Amino acid sequence: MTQRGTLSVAVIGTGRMGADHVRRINEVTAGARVAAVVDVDGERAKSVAAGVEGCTAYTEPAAAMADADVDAVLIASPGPAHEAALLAAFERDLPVLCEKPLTPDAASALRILEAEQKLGHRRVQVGFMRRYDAEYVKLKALLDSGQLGRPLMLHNRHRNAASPPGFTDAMLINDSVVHEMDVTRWLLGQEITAVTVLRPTPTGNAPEGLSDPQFVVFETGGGALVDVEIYVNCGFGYQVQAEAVCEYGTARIGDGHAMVTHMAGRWGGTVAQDYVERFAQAYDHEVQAWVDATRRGEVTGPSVWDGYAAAAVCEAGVRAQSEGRRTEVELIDRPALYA
Ligand code: NAD
Ligand code: ISE
Repeated sequence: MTQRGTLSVAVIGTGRMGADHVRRINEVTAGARVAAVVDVDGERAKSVAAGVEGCTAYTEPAAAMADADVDAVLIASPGPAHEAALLAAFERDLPVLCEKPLTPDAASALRILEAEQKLGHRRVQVGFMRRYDAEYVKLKALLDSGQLGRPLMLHNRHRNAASPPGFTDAMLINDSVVHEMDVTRWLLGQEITAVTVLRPTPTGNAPEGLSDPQFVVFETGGGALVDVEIYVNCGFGYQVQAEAVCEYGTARIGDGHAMVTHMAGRWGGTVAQDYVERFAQAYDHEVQAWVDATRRGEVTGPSVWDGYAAAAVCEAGVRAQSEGRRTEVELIDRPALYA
């Protein structure tokens, strides 16, 4: 494939993540520019577009995709809006980077899986950015090398300083634990077959109606056990840690010991405060990998199959959570396009 010229991207959704991706493409990513931004909040779209040379503001994703100046789409609207934007992009056969989750449930993810197969080629990279984080990449390489033997267990901690307004128990699974679902499948190369959710007495710091923290257990097709502590009102910062326990040793990431200071009889470091800070490098690499692959005429990274598989695990997770019992994951056979 010959290298295309500069990729002109339409960014759909200009909230927290969308605005950060606009900044990234504008200032960090090589080989791409932001040609259009879309937000149902027209004023918001206009104010983001105003900061980017040659960028047009829209309120309708389909209108931006019809712009002759647009040749790729980055979807950063809320999950329930992803299906319509993906289908509009498929109509024009445009390459897409779609923020996680692919869609909010397994049935809609399956519709996207079927629609992409009808196109006959992959068009979508799903925004599971942990696959581009330097520490996760190292852990994956070590596990793949076989030096530690077979992975037996994976312990995960996923902590946020505070949950955003309106965060629900189901969002704890669909918005937060979905990341551990993806890294588990990717690190171990196995599907998740069942989910159990346990709950301690909640923290008094969680908003009314949110049961926080929760303890989620995955079983995998290869017989590994994976646990996830999800705690979205821990108060002190943003922490994502993982420890693989294998036959010949263990490997742990996410301790964040970039710099340790000793002062006044104490030692310590700082804790990141949110995902934008903790995963800055991962988002940069994710978007650069998408732009590079798109300019080569290729699609790489997490696929619609990965988005669908995570949605199916989410569905089992939310059922396990609400019914208080171990729930098996229902997954279709993997289509040939994603072999
Ligand atoms: P947000 O609420 O801050 O922003 C969403 C924006 O989309 C808002 O400006 C809203 O007006 C706009 N919008 C709503 N419906 C729209 C539509 N149909 N078309 C166009 N714009 C629309 O949300 P956010 O936190 O930026 O999350 C956006 C996406 O990014 C979600 O899919 C979320 O799960 C994902 N996300 C990913 C990470 C990560 O670590 N990878 C972190 C946070 C959020
Ligand atoms: C958010 O949507 C994300 O994707 C973050 O990575 C995650 O840590 C957070 O819990 C979610 O709400």
